[in-house]
Amino acid sequence: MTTARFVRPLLLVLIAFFLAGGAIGQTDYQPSPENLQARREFQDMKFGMFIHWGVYSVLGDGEWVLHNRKLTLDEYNRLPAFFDPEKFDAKTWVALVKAAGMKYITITSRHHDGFAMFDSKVSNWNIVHRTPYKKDPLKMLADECHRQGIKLFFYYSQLDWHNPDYYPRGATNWDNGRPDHGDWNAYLDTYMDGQLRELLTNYGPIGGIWFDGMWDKPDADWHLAKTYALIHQLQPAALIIPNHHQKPRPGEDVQTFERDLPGENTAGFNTNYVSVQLPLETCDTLNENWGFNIGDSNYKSPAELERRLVRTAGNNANLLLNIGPYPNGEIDPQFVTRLHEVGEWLSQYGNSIYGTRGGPIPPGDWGVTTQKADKIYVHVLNWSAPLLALPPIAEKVTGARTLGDGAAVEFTQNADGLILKVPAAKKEEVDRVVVLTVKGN
Ligand code: H79
Repeated sequence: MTTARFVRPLLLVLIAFFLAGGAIGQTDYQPSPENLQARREFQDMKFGMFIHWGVYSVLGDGEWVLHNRKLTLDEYNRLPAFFDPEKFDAKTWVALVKAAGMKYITITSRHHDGFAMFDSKVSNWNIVHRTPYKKDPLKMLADECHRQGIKLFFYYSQLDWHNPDYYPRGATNWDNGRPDHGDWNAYLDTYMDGQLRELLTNYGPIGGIWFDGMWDKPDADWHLAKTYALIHQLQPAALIIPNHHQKPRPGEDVQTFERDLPGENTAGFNTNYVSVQLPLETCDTLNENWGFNIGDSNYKSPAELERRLVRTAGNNANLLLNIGPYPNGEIDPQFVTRLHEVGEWLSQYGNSIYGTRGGPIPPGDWGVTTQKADKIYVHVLNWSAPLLALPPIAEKVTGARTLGDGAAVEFTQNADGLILKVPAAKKEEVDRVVVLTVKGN
């Protein structure tokens, strides 16, 4: 009896210590072997589909419509009743991903409107409870991805324009009818972590969580260590990909950039810091919007998309290319034809992209390099002269051939660098690739 009275509190203290340690442990986060393996596989995939789809799609005015039109919540709450994606077919979506040569999907499980596009028990502000559709498309998509060997990541907005507990509110605050009080800790620990637990429990193995919106309250305590520890505890291989536009923090697995190559801050809100340790990713839109926008016909051409992918790979990063499906679940045919073209191009040039890392020669206006095993792929994107002079590389080049027809390419290598006699560009050729075979010195 005496012993039990002594042991029980001690046990509780030990458990508390262990739990706290688990959370604090993310500050000196040691990724698990499964996580490190998942990072390598992530880098090998190179090309993914970003999907922005939610009740906002109904209005055809992008995913920020609630904020941009300064709607009240009473007004926005009418919207789920019109979301009934009777044409949604997970098989068709995943088939398009595959035809485009993409290897993974990152889809909005909830955007800044806080609306869960999945079956959530944490709040009834979700697709199953509020829409006539009443089904969970993320479950169907997850099952189809598992069947077809596509990795599925969930975008999750930490910023929430709907939940009153997202308080104090942040930079994007407007008066939408929420009370001027709320329980920030409950928002993070009960609501957000509760939903993340659902996403990491009910959908089989997932690729990871893609966070967005922390920039709304950059100085707040987001309980990141706790949330990150929860994710890694539930699925050690799941990658944490935060789009907070800052230097990566402990517990994060991938550094992602928005509408910019790593380190190039043309968007104005990205960081110039580029991790040398973490896998890199950059996301961009196929037209100009993330969520469906009916007035946006500014589609990038297949050639532009292919060049973008090549430049991204040459910068050692993945490209996550976005489409915003229609509210009925169909994908704009303009997206579909372009993605098919990119997929066809990749079936010829994919060897120089998939499984590669950024090559030994710094990217330049002329082009980029990628590398894999004993091959260096010289991607000549913008060069019209017959000779291309490149800086020196450590390895000895033993052969050079064009990718595709395998024709020999003349080259000279000496201490000053490497000169390639690049074949003339064929008509409409997007990327002239010279494959160098190298031998380490
Ligand atoms: O989901 C897509 C967009 O809805 C979301 N991220 C992509 C992937 C996104 N939201 N905002 N942005 C992208 C642009 C960022 C704008 C910002 Fe700012 C400028 C963030 C910080 C400075 C405006 C001013 C918002 C906060 C302060």
